[in-house]
Amino acid sequence: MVELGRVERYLLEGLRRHPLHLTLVDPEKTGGRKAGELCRRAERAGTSAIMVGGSTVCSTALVDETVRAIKKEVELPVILFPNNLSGISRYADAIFFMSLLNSSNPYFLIDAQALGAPLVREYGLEVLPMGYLILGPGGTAGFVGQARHLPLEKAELAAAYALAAQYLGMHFVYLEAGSGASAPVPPQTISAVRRCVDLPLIVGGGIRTGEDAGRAARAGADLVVTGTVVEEGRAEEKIGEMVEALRKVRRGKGR
Ligand code: 1GP
Repeated sequence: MVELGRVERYLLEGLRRHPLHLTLVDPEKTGGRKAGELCRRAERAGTSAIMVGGSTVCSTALVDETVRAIKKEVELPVILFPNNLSGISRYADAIFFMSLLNSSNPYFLIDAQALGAPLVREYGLEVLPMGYLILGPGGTAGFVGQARHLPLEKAELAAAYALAAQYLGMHFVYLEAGSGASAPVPPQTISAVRRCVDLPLIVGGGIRTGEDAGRAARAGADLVVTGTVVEEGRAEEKIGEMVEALRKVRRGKGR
């Protein structure tokens, strides 16, 4: 038996109370020192962990610098959200070890993971196995990851993929609309997935307000990710608003 690591236990513990907010930092947009400052504000506003990654990240040196800057400023766990091998930093606490379930390219399903696995082990990163599903056009992530178009409203398809991720032994499922998406994953799709899977459900892409975050959580999202809105400034105010909305959401029976 593999024991759950520290970061996973921390997230599950937090989820017993209410859905959580995660702040995504893209090293190519707010890397280095700027990331440290931004995360300090995010921590003050009540975010629960920091994710570091971006669809086009190609410099591990930049990821390293960003993670180190964040670790200097905050106590929160830093979780890698890698686009490729370049997204693996030895300085993080954990890594979403993820497979892009609807990619048409086996590289993003299993090959990148196989190439990166020895490094993840060498660095001693905590592994958080995650099934990643890009819905709708998916923005840059959809293009780079060669995701087959899965319409946002095709709830039963999303639910089937998410259930497959659970049966394959993943610990998390992520429904992604793409960074900066004009519309987030619809609540009907989130709730269809929620009815099928017991795993912690991560939802992100296009969530900009407390209202958006609350709506996603009421539909069944456990972890709500925001990047763009935090990068645009007013991080504390925006995250505060979302955290407040999430704290009001009652957990369903048995969750
Ligand atoms: C992208 O889901 C995340 O991977 C965050 O999206 O930048 O739209 O908040 P936003």
